[in-house]
Amino acid sequence: DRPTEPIFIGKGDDNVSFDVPAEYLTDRYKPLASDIQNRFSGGKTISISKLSSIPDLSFPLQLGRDKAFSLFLPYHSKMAAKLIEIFMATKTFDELLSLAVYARDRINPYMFIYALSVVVTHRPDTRNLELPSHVEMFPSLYMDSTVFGRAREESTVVQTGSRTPIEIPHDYSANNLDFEHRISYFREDIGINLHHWHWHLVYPFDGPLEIVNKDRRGELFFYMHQQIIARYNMERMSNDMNRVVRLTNWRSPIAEGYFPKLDNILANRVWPPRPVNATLSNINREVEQMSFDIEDLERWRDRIFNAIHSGFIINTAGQQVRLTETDGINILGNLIEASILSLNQNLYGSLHNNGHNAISFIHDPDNRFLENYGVMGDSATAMRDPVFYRWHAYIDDIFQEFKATIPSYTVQNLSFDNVRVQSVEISATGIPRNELATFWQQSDVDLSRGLDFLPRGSVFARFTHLQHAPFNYKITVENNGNQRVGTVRIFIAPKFDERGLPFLFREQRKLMVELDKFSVTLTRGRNEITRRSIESSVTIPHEVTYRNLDRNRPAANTDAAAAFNFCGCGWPQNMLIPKGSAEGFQCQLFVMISNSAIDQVENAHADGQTCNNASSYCGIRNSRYPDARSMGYPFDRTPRDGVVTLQQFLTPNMAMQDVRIRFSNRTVAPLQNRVGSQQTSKPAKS
Ligand code: CUO
Repeated sequence: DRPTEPIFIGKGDDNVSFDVPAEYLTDRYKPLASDIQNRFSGGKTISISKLSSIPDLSFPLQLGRDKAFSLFLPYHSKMAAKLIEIFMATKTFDELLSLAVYARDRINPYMFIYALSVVVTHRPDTRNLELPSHVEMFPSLYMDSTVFGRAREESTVVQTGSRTPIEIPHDYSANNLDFEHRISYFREDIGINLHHWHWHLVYPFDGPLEIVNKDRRGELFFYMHQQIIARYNMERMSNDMNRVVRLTNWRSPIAEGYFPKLDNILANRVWPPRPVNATLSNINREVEQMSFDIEDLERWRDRIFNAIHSGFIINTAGQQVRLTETDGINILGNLIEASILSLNQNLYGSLHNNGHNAISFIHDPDNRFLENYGVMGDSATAMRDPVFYRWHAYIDDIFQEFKATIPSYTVQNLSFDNVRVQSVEISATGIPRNELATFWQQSDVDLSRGLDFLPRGSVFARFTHLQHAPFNYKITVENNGNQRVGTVRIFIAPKFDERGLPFLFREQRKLMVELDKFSVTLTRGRNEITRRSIESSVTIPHEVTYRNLDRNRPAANTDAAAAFNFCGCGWPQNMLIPKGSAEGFQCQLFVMISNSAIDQVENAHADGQTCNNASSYCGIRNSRYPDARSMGYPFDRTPRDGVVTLQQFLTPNMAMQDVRIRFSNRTVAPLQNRVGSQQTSKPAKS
């Protein structure tokens, strides 16, 4: 006879109600329950059983529902970690569901969604559930705030069938007076920001050990962000810009400003901008229980460099832990970030995270103006800001300093006996050989889930993003040994530096952007390998990035949609290739086949098929990282003696090819049949 009162939770087309125990209703909703029931019932009802006792939520409840929540703030991330732990401790799916329903109207909504997303992604009984796309839940984090006023108008005045998508202007955060604006299409790309949010969701730096302690997580922190910087630099050079300058001096003004034009609807504020030439100061904010000085950052930095040059760090027991060729990078990744796996936070602090914090509170370091953090304070928004790349270029440089201390790869480390890569080329229909074609494309995203108190039905925003024509690699290999398995590794980098001179290997290696990595069986003799760009181990297909992009997707395509692993982490397919230039940006394509007998990892696919679409940057869910080599191999280290150019670096199992990326300034209309369409989808791997 449990008293039941459904309350509305679904938005958009999800006409779902939860049949909730009366005790779960908050004081505000208790008197309104039947009214709400009348208005929203009629769809599917999910019955919620009442927990015999509610776990102690007092710590995560310390953050008000209308406050901004940032994972980079230790106080907030500790609360989220506690909530994750409480959710994880529920014994059954029904208990988790019940507790989540109880918590939903009490906990800070952004923290709630974050914690629940981490839990759903990691629990065996929920990990196959499809999470809604973050951009659908929180569209205001990803697009110009003016969209929402127009969306409100469209959805209240116009009937579902007659609504037209609201166009987000191609550039809205600045104009070309700001030099950095040239590359805003990359920084503000929705898919790129979604990838970054998802990566940090899969690899949280705090929380229960079973979730945080993933195989080589510190190394992947290094590698995924290193690749972001490589890609960003290649994108800059496509646009006649110099490579990003590291943020080395924390006492001088920061030349780059950023005015995000995002609403922070959760905290009922706009996101604070940062004017040009703002200067960092000591942070002392009682409300976030956080204080540290610029000097602290400098001390941590000096200790980290000291450790790198000494070859060991000191752990909390005062012992030396060697930074070895194999594990050093992983230890440093966790230490510098810093995650809870850091071997000594007392000594080495939290350099990367507090850098984010210092920058994100630059406008109000002591909270005298009661302002929230800027975009650098949230992994969903940080990549919009030019300073993100300056900061991460700095962090990457520390890792590179370490990589310079370990042995270079010898010819033997790089070779694959009897395997000779004869050629590699790129082909695409209607495009000259060894050319890549880029252009603009429009896509739609459904806002309705993320807008409160609107009539039912989808309201789409239409945004413009970079796209490239799908292409194939063709690799010709001569195998003079027995049949063997090899790992194909494909990279691309600019050919010339900012002065127009050919790159030297020692610099070019840091710009090497991974395009794909896969296994092949090499039969004896000549092998021709063809690989499609959409199969990349770096990217996820468009429809996976945007998940429920089309709420009314045709039934015929649901099978195709269901075949994808809805994991969300992965570089967006549309950003696989940098923009290039109208003249044809000159690059070098590199391919290597390494010996899988050495690359192979046992139990790399323990969990079968889930979340292995974009393993290069994201790993594989519940499995070890699938490549035994150092991440970034063969470009993660300084070259052996005598190697000055990429050509000199090559061993017979490698090849390179000059290619051009040609950009044409045209805009392609949205794909009509988006889900499962030929153009952007890739089959689930088997
Ligand atoms: Cu991903 Cu600084 O780690 O943003």
